[in-house]
Amino acid sequence: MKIPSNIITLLVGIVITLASLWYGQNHNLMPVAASEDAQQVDNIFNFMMTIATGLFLLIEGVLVYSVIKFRRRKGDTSDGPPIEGNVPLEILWTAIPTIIVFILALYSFEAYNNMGGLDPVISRDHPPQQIAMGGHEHQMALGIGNFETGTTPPVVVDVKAIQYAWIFTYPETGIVSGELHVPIDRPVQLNINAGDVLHAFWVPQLRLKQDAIPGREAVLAFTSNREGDYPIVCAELCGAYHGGMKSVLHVDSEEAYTQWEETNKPVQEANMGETALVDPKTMSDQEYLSPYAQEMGMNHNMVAELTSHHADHAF
Ligand SMILES: [Cu+2]
Repeated sequence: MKIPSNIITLLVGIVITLASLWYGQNHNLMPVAASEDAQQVDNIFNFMMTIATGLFLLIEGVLVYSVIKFRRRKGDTSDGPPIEGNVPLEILWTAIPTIIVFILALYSFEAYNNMGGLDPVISRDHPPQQIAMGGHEHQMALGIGNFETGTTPPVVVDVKAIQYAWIFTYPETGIVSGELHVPIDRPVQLNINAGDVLHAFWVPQLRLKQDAIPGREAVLAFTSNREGDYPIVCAELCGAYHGGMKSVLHVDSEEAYTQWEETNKPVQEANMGETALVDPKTMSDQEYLSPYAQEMGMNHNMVAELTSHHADHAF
């Protein structure tokens, strides 16, 4: 029995499609996913992987088939038939990649937009569904409705990339750290900047990557949903020690994060109040000593007396 060639083509097509669909979803090439947006990135990757697997099997299959089927026969010294040009075929294999590229472009733009890539701050602070809930529109417009509608304000971190380190500054608490700590399930906003040359902030497990550009702030917003320590890697060749430009992202539980905040807050804020923010060199002895004096149970007059004595002896 001879099976018609179009039936064979159909069967081969079905097998390739099924194999591509299976491998596209089961390749296990990605690291663990530790952010809310990771699934969207993975969906695009899997989609591309499915198409790529299909094209690979199709093209390599045709190649291998042709190499065997049309190989040189014994005693045959002639050239093959002079085949040249096939307009419908060329239109087909130009059209297919064009369509694939367009679909990928639309799909990835949609995902990028979903993740707030076009406007990370506003879309995080004011998700459209919350504005649409009604009642608070006017307050939302004035930017004062956040807490009433239950939107969690993001944890803001200024990220500075320099040769060859990452510096994380928390404007709210004044913490400066070489490693990034964030609480789980809370939106985080990174304001990324570079102090010298181009760098790139990359956390594979959160599917985050953003160039750090001197003189320009890039905003990256994310919510991590899996506790753990994840590597932060510089992904832009930035100099001789680029390979050593690493740090760690700690996704902490709410309690662990608060604990870390408490132990890492700048000391002066906890102990001495605002006076410590003043340069001691510009303060009088009395101003400088008064916080300590209070701790020791001395009053203002005693300090004044002491410091004036000191001044008398000095002259
Ligand atoms: Cu770098």
